Amino acid sequence: ADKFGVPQALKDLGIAEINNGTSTGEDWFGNGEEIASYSPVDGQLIGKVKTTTREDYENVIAAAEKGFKEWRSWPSPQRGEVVRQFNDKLRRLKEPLGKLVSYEMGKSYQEGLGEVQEMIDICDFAVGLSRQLHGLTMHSERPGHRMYEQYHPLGVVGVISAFNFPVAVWSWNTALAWVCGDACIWKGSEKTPLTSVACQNIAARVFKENGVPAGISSLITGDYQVGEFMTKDERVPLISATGSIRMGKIVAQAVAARLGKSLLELGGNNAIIVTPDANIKNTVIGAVFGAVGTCGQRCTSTRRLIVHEEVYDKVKDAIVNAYKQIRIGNPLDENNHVGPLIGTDAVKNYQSALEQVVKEGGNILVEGGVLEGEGYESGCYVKPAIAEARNELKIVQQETFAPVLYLLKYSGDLENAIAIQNGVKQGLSSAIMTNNLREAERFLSVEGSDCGIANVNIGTSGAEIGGAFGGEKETGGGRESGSDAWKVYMRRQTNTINYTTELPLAQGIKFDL
Ligand code: UN1
Repeated sequence: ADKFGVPQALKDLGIAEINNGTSTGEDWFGNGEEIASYSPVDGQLIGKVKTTTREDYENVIAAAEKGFKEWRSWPSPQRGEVVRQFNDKLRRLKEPLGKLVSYEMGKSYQEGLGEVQEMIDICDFAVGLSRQLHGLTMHSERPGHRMYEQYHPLGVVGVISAFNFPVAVWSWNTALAWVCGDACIWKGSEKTPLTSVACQNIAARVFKENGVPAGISSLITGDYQVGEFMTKDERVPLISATGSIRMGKIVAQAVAARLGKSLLELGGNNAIIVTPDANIKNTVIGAVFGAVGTCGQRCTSTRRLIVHEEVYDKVKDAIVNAYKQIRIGNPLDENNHVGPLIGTDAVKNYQSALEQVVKEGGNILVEGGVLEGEGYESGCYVKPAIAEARNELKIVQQETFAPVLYLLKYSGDLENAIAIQNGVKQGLSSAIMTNNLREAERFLSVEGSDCGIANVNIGTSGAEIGGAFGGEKETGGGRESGSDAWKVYMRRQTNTINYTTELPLAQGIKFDL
């Protein structure tokens, strides 16, 4: 860590002293038990963070509700100006923050920087959006009436994010919610508590400099029970949650029980279809990055490759060869492609997936395994693996959050590949590799991919922030980030105004007194 400048990064982020109690973070509430954050990179303790008690939570929500009452009345371009300044700080801290993401979470430094870039991009987007929170105007059916709709700030938004994108997902939600006039309470992953504190500190500083009321950005820390403080709380009208399908079902039910809104971003089982007309070189780059990037821990990671029998052997050989070039090791070292998994539980899941695929009749093409020896002391480094399998296998139907890629064969028409691609419960991301216009358009048509994201000639991961991000079926149906995803953070109101001296009723109803 020293060699790669991690201590300096912690200093730059203002969290170097987090262990001896001199830095508790700003607007960061915690009097509960401590949780320790160990780096999957080298197994070293990075810092300890106090969790949020019920009492702490009550203070957070009280501040958020109070702050919201003031913040909602700020003109949204002024809220946008605060987000612009927050973004300025992010630009300046991109390197240390990217480094901390890499060190605490384990993704490559390049991908850590990429994640901070997503934060920067969504903030730019949000600043522009702050002048474009448009509603529509309609023509009334009654004379002398005007009808329009407007979007008002919603209230307190609860954001629950996962370890794999410990900073970007927070900002996709908060940058939009802030310009929309909401107060945000964030429960980051307990596996990456320090990146959460670092982000919260940046926001808190900018907010203070601008006289933003307290409580517009708060951080709470802990396990699912801390999350439940929010999901069951009717003072939180919207919960945006990213995580497993299992977690999403629990959150959705808790929020629905009080008729709150939820925005769910859950698991994927993403596939790339490779047709006889595919460019093989690009297919290999897209598939390998998709499968091993972030060590297979993106919700958009490529899990299945559905290859036409005509090109199957060629694609198989090319991918197996490419896997030989992959360098696994310290993710801060830019020579390496793949870092560690997040922890030893994730390693166990990875191992049992590989055992299971063999048990179910799959055929291992690229051997997996846990790496040992110098540089691998944390026990979290694994070899990306490939297995030939069939879509029906139980293990192929599941999302294993690790670098395990399943190679599936199809024959005949594209329709067969699409049936395989859609033949899972998840519906996040999908892609087709083809230079055939007819195939590409069919894949995007109503009879094509059933996913929230469908790409042509690029892989399944690495979505840009400008589009709405999310998926169908068990992925949860939520949309975050670009396009009109902002609407979920606001409440919509339809207004009809009568500027005549009469009171005509709609639908032509006569009602004379
Ligand atoms: C996630 O894994 O939760 O599309 C989000 C991507 C990234 C976001 C992934 N922009 O891979």
